[in-house]
Amino acid sequence: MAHRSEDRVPPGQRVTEKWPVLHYGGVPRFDPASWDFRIFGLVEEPVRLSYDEFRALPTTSITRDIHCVTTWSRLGMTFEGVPARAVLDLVRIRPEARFVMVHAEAGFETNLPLEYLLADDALFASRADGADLTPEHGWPLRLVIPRLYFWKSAKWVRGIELMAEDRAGFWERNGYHMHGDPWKEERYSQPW
Ligand SMILES: Nc1nc2c(c(=O)[nH]1)N[C@H]1C(S)=C(S)[C@@H](COP(=O)(O)O)O[C@H]1N2
Ligand SMILES: [Mo]
Repeated sequence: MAHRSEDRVPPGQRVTEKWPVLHYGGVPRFDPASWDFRIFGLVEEPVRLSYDEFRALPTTSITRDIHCVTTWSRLGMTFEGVPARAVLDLVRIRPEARFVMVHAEAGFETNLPLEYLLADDALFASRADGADLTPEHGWPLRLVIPRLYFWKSAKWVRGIELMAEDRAGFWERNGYHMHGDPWKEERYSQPW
């Protein structure tokens, strides 16, 4: 479907050509020998994958627009990585699980409804626009959830926790919205 680019830009957003780097704290060091990825919480059997085991999972690529709450949008980014669905297929999710806490290096976490991870545009990415992610953009692994503001797309991700109830992550505890849909301008949790 051909869209004019202004139809692709949510309210209050401006298109940027460069890819900004945004995060709290430093860029973590990556050690493949100690790196692991955990799926835990409301699952029948928790799973822990080594770096090699994670890299052996099937990969795909998606091309999507991304929207940062600080008002930049970047159109038509291509991400390559493991579909979140393929990661969740490694466990049996308990029926009461409805939300996910995404865990990353240095205690960063972000929450989202489970349905976003089950959707076919959710990816644990290791490449963007044809190149490996740089350390600043989340190497070796970042989540990409294109339909929510980009703070939900945790960099340096290390695991996911299935939960029955929603719980606030790092930016969500610091005033960002619990859900974060750019088309509804769900930027902040309280007006100020
Ligand atoms: N681990 C971690 N991931 C994070 C953040 C962070 O502070 N720590 N910030 C988020 C925010 S606010 C944004 S806008 C995007 C920015 O990703 P980029 O630097 O690749 O553009 O990363 C998200 N992922
Ligand atoms: Mo952000």
